[in-house]
Amino acid sequence: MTHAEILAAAGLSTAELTGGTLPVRSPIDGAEVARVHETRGPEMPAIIARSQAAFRAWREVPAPRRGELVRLLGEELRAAKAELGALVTLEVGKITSEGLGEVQEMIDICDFAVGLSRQLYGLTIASERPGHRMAETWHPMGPVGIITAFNFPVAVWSWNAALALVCGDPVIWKPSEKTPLTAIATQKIMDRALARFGDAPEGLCQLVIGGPAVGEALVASKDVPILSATGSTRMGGIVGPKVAARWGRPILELGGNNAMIVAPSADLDMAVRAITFGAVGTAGQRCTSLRRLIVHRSIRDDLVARLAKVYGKLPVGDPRKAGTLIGPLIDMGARDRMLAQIEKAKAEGGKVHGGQAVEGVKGGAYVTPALIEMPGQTATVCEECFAPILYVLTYDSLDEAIAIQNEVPQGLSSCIFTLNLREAETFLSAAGSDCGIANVNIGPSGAEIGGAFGGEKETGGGRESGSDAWKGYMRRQTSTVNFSAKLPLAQGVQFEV
Ligand code: UN1
Repeated sequence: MTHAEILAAAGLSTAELTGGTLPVRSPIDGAEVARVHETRGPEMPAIIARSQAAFRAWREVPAPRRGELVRLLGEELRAAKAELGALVTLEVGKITSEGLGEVQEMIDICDFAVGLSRQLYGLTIASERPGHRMAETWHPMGPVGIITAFNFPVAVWSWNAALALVCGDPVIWKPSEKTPLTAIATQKIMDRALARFGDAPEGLCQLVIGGPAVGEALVASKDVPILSATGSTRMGGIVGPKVAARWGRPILELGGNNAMIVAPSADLDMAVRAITFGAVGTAGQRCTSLRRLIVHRSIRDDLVARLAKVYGKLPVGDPRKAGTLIGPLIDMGARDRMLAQIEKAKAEGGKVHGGQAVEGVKGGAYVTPALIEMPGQTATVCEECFAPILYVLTYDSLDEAIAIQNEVPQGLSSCIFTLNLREAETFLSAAGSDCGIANVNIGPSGAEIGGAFGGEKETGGGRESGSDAWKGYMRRQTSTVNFSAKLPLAQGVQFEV
C-alpha cells in the first residue's frame, strides 16, 4: 500500500492532512505525509473548561454505564485494528506485527477497564467506636491531561483513557508532535464509540495537537487535577514539579535503563531470544528496551559470541516487509544521537559489534543494532539512549550483579535469567531489583496490561495500566457513620460540655 492509501484506510481526510503548520514525516523514507492543524495556546482555556463541564455530568453516570463506552471503544478498535496498526507502522516505523500489537494493547486495556467499571471497590474498616461504621469510597477526580511519547503513540493514551473514563474522568490528550496522525485516527475511533454510546457529555474526550504551549497549558491548569506524562526524564523533571506546585497529581512514566542478569544456570537459548527482542525490538525505542546485559563471567564469552552471531544477521529495513525485524529509528536526529553515544562508549573502552548506519529504505534512519562490551558501568552506560544499543557488563557474584543493576538513576524494568530458585527469589526480594518491573526468565519489555506499569527513581514513580493503577485516577473518601445515640470520641478523648 502507498502512504496515501494507508492514510485513507485509517479514515484520515484531506482536510485533516493538509493546510496545517505541523509537518509529519514517515520514518520509513523520511517523506512528508501530512501538514496537520495545530491547537493554538489561546484555545486551551476553553478546551479545559469543556472538560470540566463534561466532568460534572460524567461523574454522575454510574460506573458500569461508563464502562459501556469503553466496551464500545474496544469493539471499534477491534474493527479498526489492521488500519490503525498500519498507520502506527507508517508514522512510527514499527514492524507490522508490532504495529498490530500496539492496537491489541489498546483492546486489552479496554477489556480490563470494562471489568473494572464494576469493581471500583472501597474497603469497610472496623471502627473502634460502638455503633459506628467506617468505609472508603472512590470518587471521580476530574479532567486528566495525557501527554504521550512517539514510541507508543496510541497505546499509552488508551491505558490512561480507558481507566480515566470508567473512573469518571474526562481526558485531554496531547500526543507527541511526531505522531499526530495516529492520534487523530484514534480520536475518530473514539468518536464512533461515543456516537454509539449516545449521551456522553460533549468534551469528554478531547485531542489537542501542538508543541510546548499546548502541553504547558495542561501542566499549569488547576482545572486539570491529574497530569499523566510519558517521555524523557528531562521532560518529567520539568512537568512533575510544576504539577506538584499547583497541588495536582502527576503520573510520570519516564526513562528506563533496563537490565538483564544472566546467571550461570540460565537457559542460554531462551536468553538469546529474549535479549534480542528486548534490545532490538521496536528498534530499541521502548521505555522497557533492554539496554544493559549483566553476565556471569563463566558464560560471558559464550553468550557474547552467540549474540554477535545473531546480531550479524538481523534483518533491518522496510518495516512493512514480511521478515523485517528492525525498522527505522524515528528520525535522523535519533540516529545521530545513537552514533554519538557509540563513540562515547568507545572512548570509555567499549568494544563495538554492529552499530552502523545502513541504507534500508532511502530517506529513513536505519541502523544495525550495537552490542558493546564494556570494561565496567561507565557514565555513558548510565544514560538512556533511545536506540538499539546493548552494553555487556560482567559479574562474579549475584550481590555484585544486583548492585550493578540498581546503580543507574532509572528504575523501570529488569530481569534475571536463571534456573536457580535462590537467585530468582533474591532478585525479586526487598534486597533485589529496585525497579517497578522485575521478571524471571522473561525479558524486560513487552509487559501485559494486567500489571501496574511504571517504575521508581528517575522513571518517575507513576503507575498506569493494570492492577490497582486505577486508584491514581480517583479520589479516596473515608467516611465514618454514627448510627448510635451517643457521641463517643476516638482515642478515648473526653470532652463533655
Ligand atoms: C513504553 O515504551 O512507553 O512493556 C511502553 C512494554 C509495552 C509498553 C512500553 N507493553 O514494552
